[in-house]
Amino acid sequence: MAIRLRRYQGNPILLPTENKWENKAVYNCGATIFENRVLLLYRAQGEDNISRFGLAFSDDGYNIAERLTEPVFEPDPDTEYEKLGVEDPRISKIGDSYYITYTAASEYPELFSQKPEKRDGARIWRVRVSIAHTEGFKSFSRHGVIVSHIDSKDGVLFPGRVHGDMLLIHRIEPDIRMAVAEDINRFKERGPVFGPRPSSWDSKRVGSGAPPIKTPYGWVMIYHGVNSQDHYSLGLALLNLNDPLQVLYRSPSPILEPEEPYEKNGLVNNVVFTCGAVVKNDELLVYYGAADSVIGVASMPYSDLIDWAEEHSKK
Ligand code: BMA
Repeated sequence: MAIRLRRYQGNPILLPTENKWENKAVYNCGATIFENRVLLLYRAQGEDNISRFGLAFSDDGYNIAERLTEPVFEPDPDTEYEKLGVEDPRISKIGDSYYITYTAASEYPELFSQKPEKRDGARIWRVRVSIAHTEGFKSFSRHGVIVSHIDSKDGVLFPGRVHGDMLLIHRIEPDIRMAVAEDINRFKERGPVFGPRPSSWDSKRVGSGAPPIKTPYGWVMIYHGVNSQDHYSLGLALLNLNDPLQVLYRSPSPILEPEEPYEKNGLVNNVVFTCGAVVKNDELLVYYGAADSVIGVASMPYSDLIDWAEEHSKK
């Protein structure tokens, strides 16, 4: 039987509130275990359409126990790269620090366009992978843009170093790529990891989801794929443990696709998009933005993921 995520019946678990900065949409959240709770760092949009990050906590992984009323991370007014917002945070623990990779959104200066086909009215969107880090989610140190020369998004760091290096997965359309760095200011491109597959659920473009999960059989990556109808679904890729540029297997069908009304209808229709997953009580909990409007959670027994990795590492 194909491996699938099961939606929580109480979805969506996080909705917009009346607070100005998050009264339009909450979606695409990073997730980690912090002080024995599930911490969700989520993307919020309010009436000004600027994306900021809010913070919420769950004790059981499903019900929200605490939620802050103010954003914890906002666009830095001192950089032109964040003028339109900070988007899609992913959290990776390396040493004692939590690294947050996110998309800095802005528009290209007038009369200059890297991609003329991306004109959206007068706006020409510019996206850059950026990094900040924190120890306690109260204050954040910013490193700024790390892939500076080209539009790139969906940045996520591997948890911990691999052969002494920090490994970054990011997406230059339409492929998932890897960059490595000994120190955070000097990422070097290693090249493409994988791209879209014709006639598949991920035929148009692919991008990272949650930070890769280390198993004895390889790194399991939950990633998103976009099909010819612009539907966003989630699937799995298995990467070689010692050389994660080597793809061992990719799921032929999605593990989650837009089916429920809250996934099919919203600010952007037919989207399930993850930035974070945790393992808690032997369950894999995947947090996802639905239709760019609300947040849901879906799960599978962690042992299913391990069995899947073991089976496909042998091929
Ligand atoms: C991607 C990202 C996500 C978003 C998705 C669907 O390109 O911008 O933030 O959830 O599109 O609109």
